Amino acid sequence: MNFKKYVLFGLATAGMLLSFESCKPKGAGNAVSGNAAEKTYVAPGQYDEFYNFASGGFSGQLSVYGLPSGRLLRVIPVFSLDPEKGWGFSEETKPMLETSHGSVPWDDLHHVQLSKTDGDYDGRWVFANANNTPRIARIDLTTFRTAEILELPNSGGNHSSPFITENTEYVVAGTRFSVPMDGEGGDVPINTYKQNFRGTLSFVSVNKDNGNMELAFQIETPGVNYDLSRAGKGVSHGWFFFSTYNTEQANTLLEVNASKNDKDFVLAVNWKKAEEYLKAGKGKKVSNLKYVHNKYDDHTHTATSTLKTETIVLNAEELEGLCYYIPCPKSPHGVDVDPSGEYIVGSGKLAALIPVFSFSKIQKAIAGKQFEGEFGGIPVIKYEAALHGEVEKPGLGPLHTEFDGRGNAITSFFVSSELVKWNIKDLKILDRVPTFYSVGHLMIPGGDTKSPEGKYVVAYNKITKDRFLPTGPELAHSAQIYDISGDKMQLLLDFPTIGEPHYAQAVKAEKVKDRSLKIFKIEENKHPFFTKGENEARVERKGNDVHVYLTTIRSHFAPDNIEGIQQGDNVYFHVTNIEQDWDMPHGFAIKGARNGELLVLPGETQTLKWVPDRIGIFPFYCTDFCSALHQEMQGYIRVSKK
Ligand code: CUK
Ligand code: CUA
Repeated sequence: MNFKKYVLFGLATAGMLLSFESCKPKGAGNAVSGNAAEKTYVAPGQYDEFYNFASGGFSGQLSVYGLPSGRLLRVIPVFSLDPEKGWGFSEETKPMLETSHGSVPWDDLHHVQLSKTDGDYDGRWVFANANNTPRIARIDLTTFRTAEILELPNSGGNHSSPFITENTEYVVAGTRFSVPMDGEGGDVPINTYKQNFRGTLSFVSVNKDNGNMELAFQIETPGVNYDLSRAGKGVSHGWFFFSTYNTEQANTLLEVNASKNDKDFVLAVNWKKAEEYLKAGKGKKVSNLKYVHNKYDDHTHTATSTLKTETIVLNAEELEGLCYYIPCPKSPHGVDVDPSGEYIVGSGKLAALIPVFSFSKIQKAIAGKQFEGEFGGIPVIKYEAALHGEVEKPGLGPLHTEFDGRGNAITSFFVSSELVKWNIKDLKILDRVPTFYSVGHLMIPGGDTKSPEGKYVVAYNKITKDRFLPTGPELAHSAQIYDISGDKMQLLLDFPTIGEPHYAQAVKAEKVKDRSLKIFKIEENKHPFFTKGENEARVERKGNDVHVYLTTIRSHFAPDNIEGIQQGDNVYFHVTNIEQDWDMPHGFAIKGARNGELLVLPGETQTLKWVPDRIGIFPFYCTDFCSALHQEMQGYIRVSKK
């Protein structure tokens, strides 16, 4: 969505056509009370209380901050090239960026989800979506590296993704753009949207032991836009809820044409029922597809990319009891489920209220067939029959809701630029604080789990304007931490973020830090071009291919003078870092090498492919300052005429 337009639109509708200068609250800095510094100060050498995994938006990466300090701990490369880590440069990592379209070295990462056991974070994996070329990634929290990327067929904009069930049974993805089903029949006039375009929901199963993902099944629904989703939990375990806009089924000028209906939908999906239908053989096998599945192996230190061609599709229209629509006011963006699983909060971007649905009422309505009609063959439950109640006059442009674990919800308001706290049971508004400016997602550590840690809320803002020193026409995006432990929310700290943060999650440091790997054990290295020690370092020619078995240890390469290479050869530098010390990587760069550089971690082997384009002497060196003699860590390659 074009958020900037919404600001103008929102401010105009709110009758507050102010410039940002005059918008800047007088003495916003003073709004921070005396003990804010103390509450976010993490002394040098001390650890933060939480890991905060934040999406990097169109940087395609995931960043890791410490909370409450807001310190940047790491950027994890996921969908985009990252020279700092050699991600997408080494032969081993290149397959991770493969798609059915070929290598796509970029994406737009919006949502992160920590794996759960029994409704709480277990600290094993983080999942993230690629919004543009539909993919789901799994990041392993022992290595903080992307371990797996699965492309999704029959999808066109993987936005409502990747949301997970309470035991990580499934990672679920709803398509933002409905599209004709892949394979055959895709070449249709765009204005046949209603007849030919379909909305799919993908259910990806996750292996309990190793995290491996497989596309278990897809549900085919009428063409609409799926925006966000959440799994049921507790009482609603077995169900999934998707926010649905463009029920007008417009294919042009959605800004106007998809905002006409007074209500769109929340789609409730009974995925346990889907499993029954699958078992009963009601799924249709579709087998003319193209999508890839990429996996990284920590023993061979190599990724593989496999082309897949099949999926199983369940038709929501034909299979009774699988899907139900619940009317939801005005283009819902977020749909969020409270810690008990009973309350489902819809956030209509253009609505002046927040509807809260009740799971038990939804069940009663289904049993009693309290339907107001159907949409595309799927029953539409009566609004009042599903409704727990409405939060009245909460603010303008509600987007997302998280929960504090004390019976309250906090909702972000993009247009009125604020966080609003309200009580789930009686729907009364308790508190509101401004955000600077125009908050998108918000996050409470554990805020989507069964037991949130209601200590802080972080606002991830869309517009930064004057919050930091100016840096030319573009500024870093920003996040803000508020203390929510008391009755009133208190702003503590602003911090800039890498890329545009959409969703983020935070988990208690204990759940992750002790699992963190320090080195790859050299005796477990199964890389086909592994070099055990310097005495095995060598150069081997096979026709036009040359394999250089290199080792690194402080502070030299072996071999460091390489001859016998000819112009036009395919030269593979297999660099094994034989260090067995924590935090001791070595880099590898060659003058003129178009594949970039390597960063090789202790015990690991990585390969840089190089095709020398001219004769001469080419220096190479270590790029990561590794010792007092780092500057001595270098070598020469001689390239001769063929
Ligand atoms: S979206 Cu960014 S503010 Cu892509 Cu989750 Cu709501
Ligand atoms: Cu190795 Cu610097």
